[in-house]
Amino acid sequence: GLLYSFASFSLQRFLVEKKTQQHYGREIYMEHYVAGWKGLIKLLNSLGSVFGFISKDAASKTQILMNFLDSKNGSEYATVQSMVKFELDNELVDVNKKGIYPESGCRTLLRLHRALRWLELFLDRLRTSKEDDKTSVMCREAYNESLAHHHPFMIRKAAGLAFYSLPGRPGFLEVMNVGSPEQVVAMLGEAVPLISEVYTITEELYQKHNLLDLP
Ligand code: 1Q0
Repeated sequence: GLLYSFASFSLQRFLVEKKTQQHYGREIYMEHYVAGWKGLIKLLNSLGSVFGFISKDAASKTQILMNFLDSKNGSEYATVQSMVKFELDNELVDVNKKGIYPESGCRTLLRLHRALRWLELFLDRLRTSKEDDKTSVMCREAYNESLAHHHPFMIRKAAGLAFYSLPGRPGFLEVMNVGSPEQVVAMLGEAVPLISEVYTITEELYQKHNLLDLP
């Protein structure tokens, strides 16, 4: 399924050799990260035009990252790790306030990264939900625990209203186009931990470089 490939392909184990010990690190491939978002945006669009303001923003951020990948510095953007190193080494990030680089790769990816936490929380609720649980409630709770902390009042309001338009649990599981509800639950059981891993790796990388509050 879409989510599964998003999570598994964007993670690739690689070996870091150190003088005395070897340990495993993980790189997040930008191409797959972006492809994963494109898939999610498609799904969001299929849920109706109420979500247009959300999918437009996600699409424009995805496009910014694709443009970097296609640029002459494209190879520097191959992984999230290499992007961070390249942009910081070359001072291509507005660190304290917006300036000459309002659309750096680092700040753009940070917005999607925060949204990925929402996705993780929402999908985990969906995975463990019962037949008559409401997707709008799962969505709102996940949002309030994550993205909402980064959004001003008006956006929180608009998002809250849009959530009412989500299809109920059966309809939503169907839109996901994975198979029976049991199959969706099984898929989520594999995908959620992978999404969580992508999230944690990015979070730790951003934390290490003090990038979690980029304007
Ligand atoms: C299923 C319902 C989807 C609900 C998504 C919850 C997120 C609500 C976010 C609303 C805010 C969007 C408006 C723009 C906000 C920007 O100001 C903000 C900050 O950017 P900036 O440049 O102003 O600093 N942008 C963001 O925070 C990025 C938000 C991206 C949200 C992307 C959500 C994509 C969701 C896909 C849902 C797919 C359904 C999941 C099922 C998957 C099954 C395979």
